[in-house]
Amino acid sequence: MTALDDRSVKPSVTTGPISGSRKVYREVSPDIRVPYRRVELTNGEHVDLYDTSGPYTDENATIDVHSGLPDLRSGWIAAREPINGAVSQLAYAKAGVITPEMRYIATRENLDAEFVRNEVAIGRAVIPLNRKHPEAEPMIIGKKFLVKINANIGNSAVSSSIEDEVEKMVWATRWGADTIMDLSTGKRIHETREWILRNSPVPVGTVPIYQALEKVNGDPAALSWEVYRDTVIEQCEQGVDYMTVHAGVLLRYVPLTAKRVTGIVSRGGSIMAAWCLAHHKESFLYTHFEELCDILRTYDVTFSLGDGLRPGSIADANDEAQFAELRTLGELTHIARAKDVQVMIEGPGHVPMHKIAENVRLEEEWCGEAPFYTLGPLATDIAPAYDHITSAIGAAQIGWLGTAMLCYVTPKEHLGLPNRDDVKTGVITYKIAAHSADLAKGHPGAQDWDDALSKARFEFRWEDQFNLSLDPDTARSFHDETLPAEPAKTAHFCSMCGPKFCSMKITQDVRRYAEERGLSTVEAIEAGMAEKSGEFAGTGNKVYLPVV
Ligand code: MP5
Repeated sequence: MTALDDRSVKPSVTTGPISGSRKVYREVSPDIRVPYRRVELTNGEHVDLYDTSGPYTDENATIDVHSGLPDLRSGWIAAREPINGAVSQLAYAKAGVITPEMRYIATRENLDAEFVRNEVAIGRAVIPLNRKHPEAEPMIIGKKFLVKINANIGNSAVSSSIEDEVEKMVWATRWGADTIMDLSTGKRIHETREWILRNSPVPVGTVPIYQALEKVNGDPAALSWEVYRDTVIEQCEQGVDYMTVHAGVLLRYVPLTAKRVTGIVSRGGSIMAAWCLAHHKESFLYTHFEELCDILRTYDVTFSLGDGLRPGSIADANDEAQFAELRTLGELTHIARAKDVQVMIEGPGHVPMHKIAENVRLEEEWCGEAPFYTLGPLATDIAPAYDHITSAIGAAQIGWLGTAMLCYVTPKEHLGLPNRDDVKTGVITYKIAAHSADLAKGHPGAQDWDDALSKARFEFRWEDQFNLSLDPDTARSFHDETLPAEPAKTAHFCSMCGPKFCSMKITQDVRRYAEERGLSTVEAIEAGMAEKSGEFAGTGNKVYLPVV
């Protein structure tokens, strides 16, 4: 019996298309069908958008959370031979093999498959897919690709249930989460993760030290390599796609945090620091790192080398502790890559805007351009309850500079466990940051979405404007708040400026004036000016005229 056979667990998940969209598939080959969110426009055109939501938004799919999602990849996995004993995407990429996963990704990203293979081969991109998570749809994380976002979910000892967490996963991917992390630290960690994995259309990440700590009743000093190793194997077997490993928190770095304003803010980092101090020994994650590589390679699990010493405040940004750890993460990156294990690097935290670029520069230099995966960063500390915004400001910038994946921050950050609404707010906010970075980086096709929306806006195709937006439901409801009637959905104004002051309507009037006279807009403006100048000359070139 698996966790999913437990009928006392009754998750209820959101299904059905996002309003105004429908799921379509582009068939690359009979067994590679890439999903899109298609928005049909009222002018007969359509726009296909990158779609992370899995079968849940497909009207024709049958969803049964007790059976889990369909197996997409087992056929591909079974059909390939190991390369020198390794089965990772990195091993295949280095050997010049283009896997079906790479083809799928190439279509999703509007790039060619050989380009995808090369980026994986040089370690500048990762494809986080455990062989035991065949339900996940292939995606890639790397600076040459669309900027991705992660949504953290998971329970704590004081809040939430399996049902809530499964729905948060479905809900987060519905709005655009490219991966999710199950950071559960409360009850039934193993079962919660099983429910999430079997039902997740996106890669799932975890922090195994959390479950290892639970196994030793919450006492960091009681942890050991053996307990940790067995936990990692358990999670690899379940299908976890990437794991945060805080192997850069070395014994000698812990004193560097003594004078910080906020000390060590990473949960995993503080657990490992406590272990190192209690035993006065080097971290077992560091001393057993090669063994860990051998385990992850068997499953093709990707390392997300954790920043256990990330700054937790503006005051602590870019300090010695943070960069000492980053250097060690670089050393570990090269060890893992040599063993054909994929690696990404986690980054801060809290960083003021003028200190962001240095983070990317040093990460790229020391970690061989391994994909950077940052938590925001928050550009200021002064706005609890708005930290989705303080962090999206930093996230947009760091994404533009080359960060490959942005870990969302919700409005509840620093205050409590996010609920379903917070998850949506966090995801939408981070899609804005990620897409803004895509535009600035000039990712092929990224601007098509903006252009389609802007055209709809200019032409007063209100329904198209709503449907093309990241969050159609909220856009429509805001418009309905003042102009709910049907005719308002084609009207040439909204309640912000009213009918006489709509700049877009006035621009259209100018263009119509020109068109009616067979002139270009410029000619019309020139003709209008000549007419006015003639009037001016006719009144004697006087600036002030007597009032009559
Ligand atoms: C964690 C996190 C948990 N919050 N975000 C990412 C991207 N990975 C991991 O981290 P920690 O360091 O144990 O607080």
